[in-house]
Amino acid sequence: MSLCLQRNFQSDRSGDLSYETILFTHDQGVARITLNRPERLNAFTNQMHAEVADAMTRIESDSTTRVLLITGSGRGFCAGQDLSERDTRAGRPDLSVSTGTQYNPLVRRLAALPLPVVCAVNGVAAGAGVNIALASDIVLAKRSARFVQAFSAIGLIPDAGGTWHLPRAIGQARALGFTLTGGTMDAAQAEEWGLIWKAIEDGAFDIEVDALVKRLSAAPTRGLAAAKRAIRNAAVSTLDAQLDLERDLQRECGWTDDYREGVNAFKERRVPDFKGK
Ligand code: LHQ
Repeated sequence: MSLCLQRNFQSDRSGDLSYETILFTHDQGVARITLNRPERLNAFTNQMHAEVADAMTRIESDSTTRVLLITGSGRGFCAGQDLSERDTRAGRPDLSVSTGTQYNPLVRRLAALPLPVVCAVNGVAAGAGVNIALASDIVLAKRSARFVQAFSAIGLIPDAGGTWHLPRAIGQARALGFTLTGGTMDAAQAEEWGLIWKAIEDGAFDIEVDALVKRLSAAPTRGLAAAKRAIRNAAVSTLDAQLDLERDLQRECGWTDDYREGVNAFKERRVPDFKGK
């Protein structure tokens, strides 16, 4: 797979980085991963996993990236695992290989990435597609998008972090009801229940997504990364430990150039020019 990836990977002078199952661009601090198998509603294949992992490595090693946007092409965001790639006729498949080596590392990398991760759910999200969205930091969805808890229909549990993120986002009663009934939620309800940050009218979606990532790409990146880390840590922390973490992170934030710039700009009544350092 890695040889195949190296052969297919190209980089042109405009900064567009091409793969076969995703589109990857990097422009003015914004890295954008677009899942790009629209005829299969951007369902994950082994190749897509490898390409997303490769793009993540590029993002993690590029200090100019200040925000990551994940979205899908065509009418869907992501239909989860591509079911045609898993042969259920012969024997018993070991699905822990896929969860352990593909979905879990991706979810861990999104949580640990010291940047805001925005997920723009441009259409239907199902199965692991829902949970990749939930693993992101800010989820925007088109009002016409829906979230389909597809696992119970095929005898599986929510994976890709779903059993962790879902009850924390919407509470245990709703998480269990949604999961065990294999429910479908529209974007408005997802916003109302706190599953996502915001549902946006379809016609305004691209403009609002672009405005958000532009804003985040000009923000004090290290401060945002520290806030992300603290808030994500709260779910597994005590108040005592969390207060200590806040103290330590705030110390580090106070040493950033962006903190100095933010305070100076406030005093000088001007717009701050944050560099992400
Ligand atoms: C698909 C898929 C798909 C292939 C639509 N695969 N082709 C992790 C570890 C290891 C293994 C197992 O799984 C996991 C995690 C998971 O994600 S499990 C859950 C897998 N996903 C699903 O079960 C969702 C299956 N898809 C659907 O329920 C529907 O397609 C949704 C609700 C997403 C969309 O419905 P519609 O808008 O009516 O579209 P459609 O069903 O007509 O789909 C369009 C095409 O996409 C169609 O192909 P066709 O050739 O007929 O046009 C589908 O077969 C294909 N497609 N999802 N996951």
